Amino acid sequence: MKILLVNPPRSTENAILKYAPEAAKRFIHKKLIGPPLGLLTVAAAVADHDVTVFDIKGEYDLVPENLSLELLITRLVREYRPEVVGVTTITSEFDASVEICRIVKRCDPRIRTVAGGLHATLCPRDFTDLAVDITIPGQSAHIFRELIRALESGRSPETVPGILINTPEGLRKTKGIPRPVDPAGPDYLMPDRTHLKRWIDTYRVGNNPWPTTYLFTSLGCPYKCTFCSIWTQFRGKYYQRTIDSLIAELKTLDEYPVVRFADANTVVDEEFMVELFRRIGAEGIRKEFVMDIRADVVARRPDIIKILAQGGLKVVICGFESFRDEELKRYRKASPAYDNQVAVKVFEENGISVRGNYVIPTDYTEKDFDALAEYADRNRVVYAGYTILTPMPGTVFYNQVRKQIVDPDYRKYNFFNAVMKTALPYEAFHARVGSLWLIKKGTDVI
Ligand code: B12
Ligand code: SF4
Repeated sequence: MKILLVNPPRSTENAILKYAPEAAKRFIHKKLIGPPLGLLTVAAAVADHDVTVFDIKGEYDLVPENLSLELLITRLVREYRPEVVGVTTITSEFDASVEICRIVKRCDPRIRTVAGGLHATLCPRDFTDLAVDITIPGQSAHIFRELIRALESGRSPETVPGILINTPEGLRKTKGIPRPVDPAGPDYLMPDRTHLKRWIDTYRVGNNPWPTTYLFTSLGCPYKCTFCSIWTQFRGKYYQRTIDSLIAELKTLDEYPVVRFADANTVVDEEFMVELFRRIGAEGIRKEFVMDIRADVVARRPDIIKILAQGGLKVVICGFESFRDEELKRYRKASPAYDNQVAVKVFEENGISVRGNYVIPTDYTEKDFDALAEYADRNRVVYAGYTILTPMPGTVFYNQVRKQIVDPDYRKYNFFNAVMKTALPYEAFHARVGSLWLIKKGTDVI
């Protein structure tokens, strides 16, 4: 079958950037770059078909003056004549994904449109627009393969367990239970990065001259932070890949001198990571690695950080979240603020650049901002991020505060816009968050 998989464009909603002081604007994230691992995994699942992956984020970075979404998708559909179009969806890109399906249907209503990804997993019932024919929640590359098999052999999608079929009467879940899969173990599908050749030069972070790719060593997280979508996406389960499979994948990444681990929390099984980096060294794999590590792990096991640094770990993203223990407790972060300070020291001693990220609650007053600014100034890191505590649909935090949400526009659910009432006036709140981005060491941007 002819299958087109589309990575939607980024949401451009960014009130922090809009209201930040001019001097801070260059440090604030305008975009994150990276390959759509989910879509590449889906592409791998149906590799025996005629598959095209189109990365609209990469395309707009490559040719900024590119066509509108309408013209771009219309051109793609005319060129590839797909029978099935799949889109991947995170919350802030939900509207764009649905819009892609609408454009596809305007081009040719016979094309089947399928939505998957994080938002389809957390909020499958949002996909009621009739332009989306089928929604597949979960790590669903294998289910997508079943769907394609069914369509190819003329069977109804109704025969495929684990999917939602959209009808004018509403969404209908198919009968049966999908075959259980271990997406990091025996059922692991290596993302097919060959589809990304056109955009490889756009996957560069900051001033780094080389392209970066993502690779995950695990899925899910054993912690339960209230604001986080990742453990809810996996219903609290944690899946670890094998060292052999990771080494095999790393050996295919010659084009990518920089590898960013996509795990939200990379060092969970500490001995596993030590063994992985021992093997990376033994196999002569030389790369710059970027990963997310919790501060409490660093504070408890500085010896591990030393081993990882020797193996090529160069940048760590560390969710500081707050400088106040009571806020960290409320978020169920299970790590005190003091650990952040210890972690910064350990990283420095090992020549690792830290990107520390704070989340700012919308009820912060001038006094709170002053206190955070003073703390962040005393504990400067090379790259610092200051984003807004956002109730992502499907999280515990969302359920705690859903009545306080004043802005339901999903395009703003990307951590850069307040969607709950702010204690300060709206513009002043974002301007203060924006000015925090100046508090960092050095002038590099990632
Ligand atoms: C890689 C990644 C990216 C990449 C690629 C994403 C893309 N599509 O382009 C980049 C760097 C571009 C990116 C950007 C952003 N990201 Co991001 N990103 C991740 C990360 C680290 C890993 C996701 C991943 O690859 N998982 C592994 C793959 C295999 O899983 P998967 O994507 O879920 O795919 C599986 C299933 O969902 C399903 N599936 C997926 N797509 C489809 C499609 C079809 C048709 C089907 C059938 C199935 C299917 O099958 C796949 C395999 O079985 C996660 C954090 C995490 N650890 O999960 C955050 C995460 C997804 N990102 C997040 C966010 C918020 C963003 C940004 C908005 C951040 C920002 N403020 O700018 C931006 C958006 C764009 C921008 N502004 O630049 C949030 C999403 C929260 C939410 N509820 O929406 C996460 C969870 C991080 C977090 N801290 O909360 N991101
Ligand atoms: S914020 Fe980090 S540690 Fe907390 S649940 Fe999410 S991934 Fe795990």
